[in-house]
Amino acid sequence: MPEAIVYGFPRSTFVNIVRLVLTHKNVAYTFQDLESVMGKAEHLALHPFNRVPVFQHDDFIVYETSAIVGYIDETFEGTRLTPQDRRARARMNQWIGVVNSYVYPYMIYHVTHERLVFPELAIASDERVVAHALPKVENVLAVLERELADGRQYLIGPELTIADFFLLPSTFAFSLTEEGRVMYPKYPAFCRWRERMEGLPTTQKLRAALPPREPIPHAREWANSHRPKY
Ligand SMILES: N[C@@H](CCC(=O)N[C@@H](CS)C(=O)NCC(=O)O)C(=O)O
Repeated sequence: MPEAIVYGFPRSTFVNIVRLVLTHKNVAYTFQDLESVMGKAEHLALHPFNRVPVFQHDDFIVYETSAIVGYIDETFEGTRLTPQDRRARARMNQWIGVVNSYVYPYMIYHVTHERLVFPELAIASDERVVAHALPKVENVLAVLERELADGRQYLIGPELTIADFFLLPSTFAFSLTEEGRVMYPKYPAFCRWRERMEGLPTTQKLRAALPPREPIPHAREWANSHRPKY
C-alpha cells in the first residue's frame, strides 16, 4: 500500500479529525509537523489557502478535511464511517457543514484562541470576540442537546460516522476553557455523547500518540491576520 502522510501541526482541530479517522480505520500513516514552515513557500505549495491538514497518498495530494476523510473512508479497508443510506449520508454531511460553519468558528476560532492560544503566547484575550461568540456556542449546544435527547448513541443514530469525528476535536478544545467548563453541564445529552466519544479506543489511542499541548508559535500571526474585529 502506498504511504499515507498527514501534514499539519499537532494541536490543529481539523488535523485531528483526519488523524481520528485514520486511527479508527487502522491506517498506518506518517505525521509531518509543518509548524516551523506554516505560511511559508513549503507549506503554501501543499495548501494554497495557508491551512492544514493536507493529506498525501502516494502521488495524490488533497486538502480540505471533508474531502480528505471522504477519500480515506473510501480508499482504506476497515469500518466504513459513511452510511450507505442516502438520507443518513445527507444527515452526516449536514453535521459536517454545521461543524465547519457554526461550531469551529465560534468554539475554536473565537473562544479557544482568545482563551488558550493567545494567552499562551502572552497576547491578551479580546473580550469582545469572546462575548460575540458565546451566544453562538450556546445555540450550537442547545441544537445538539435537542438532537441527542432521544438517547441515540451517535450524532445521526446508532452508527458512528465521520460526523462524530468532525465534532469531537472542537468540543474537546472548548472543554479546556472556563466557558466550556461552565456551559457543558447544562447539556446532559451532549455530555453523554462526549463521554462516549472520548471513551472510544480510537480517541484514547490518538490522544496517547499526541505530544503534550505546547503553545502554537505561528498563531502569533493570527492576532494580526485573521482575528475577528467587533
Ligand atoms: N476548511 C479547512 C479549514 C482548515 C483550518 O482552518 N485549519 C486551521 C487549523 S485547525 C489552520 O490551518 N490554521 C492555520 C492558520 O490559520 O494559520 C478544512 O476543512 O480543512
